[in-house]
Amino acid sequence: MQMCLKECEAFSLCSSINFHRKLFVCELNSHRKDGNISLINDQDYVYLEISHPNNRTCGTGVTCNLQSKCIHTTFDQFVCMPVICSDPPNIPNGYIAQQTFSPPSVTYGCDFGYIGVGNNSTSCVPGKNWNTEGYKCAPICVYGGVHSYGGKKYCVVQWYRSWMNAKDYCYQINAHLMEIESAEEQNWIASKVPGLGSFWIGLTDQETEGIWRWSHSHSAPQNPQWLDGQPGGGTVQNCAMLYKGGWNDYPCDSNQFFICEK
Ligand SMILES: [Ca+2]
Ligand SMILES: [Ca+2]
Repeated sequence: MQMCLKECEAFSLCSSINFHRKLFVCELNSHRKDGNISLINDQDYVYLEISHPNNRTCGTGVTCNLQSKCIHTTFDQFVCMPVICSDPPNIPNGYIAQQTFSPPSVTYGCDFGYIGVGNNSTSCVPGKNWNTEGYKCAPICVYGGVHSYGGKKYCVVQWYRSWMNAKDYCYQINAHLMEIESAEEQNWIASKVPGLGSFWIGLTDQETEGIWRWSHSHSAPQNPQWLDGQPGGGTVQNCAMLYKGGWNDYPCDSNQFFICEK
């Protein structure tokens, strides 16, 4: 109904609306209800009157409000053309990444832990509705969604990826593979995932065998949480996974679930 009102406001000749609340049909009326004219106002139709503040004269007998501008047509007529759109719609778990005003368009982004489905750009015909083609931000984090710990956010992604592809995906969403700084953090993340599941974390000795480094911060692990007998894979196993509450080295090209941190 808000859009119906805005559409009416944009046309100086519109004085009232009839909005069908079930069919969402918007009717613009050039007159108002009075003793001679009856306009519907019942359980199906809402009747509302519009007052045009800030009217500006446009030709003879035509006025435009602030949402429309006066156009002098080739047939020597004056018409008011709507010039602005309402605020673009917000989408759950997303945000407006970019907005242009002429032509009116927005591009959406998704919050950490959500992936965009559909066309992330939408546009608006001035004075009309935004064309929202059902763009959605769908959740990708399993085991309870996005978790917070120590001021960071964590997302367990249940997609099988090689360590390198997992690392790249985390970067794509402005995050990185999880780095575990303390035994407390280790215990915390281990409590969030199934013990027998295996999840890539951001630790690797690909550069120099036996020298383990976090891939994002390039620092050595301060509190290593290796399982008994690990790391034990030599040059065949150069990437670390969380498994059974500790760390295990494993072949980097193996496809595993992974944990992104932001
Ligand atoms: Ca190794
Ligand atoms: Ca191993």
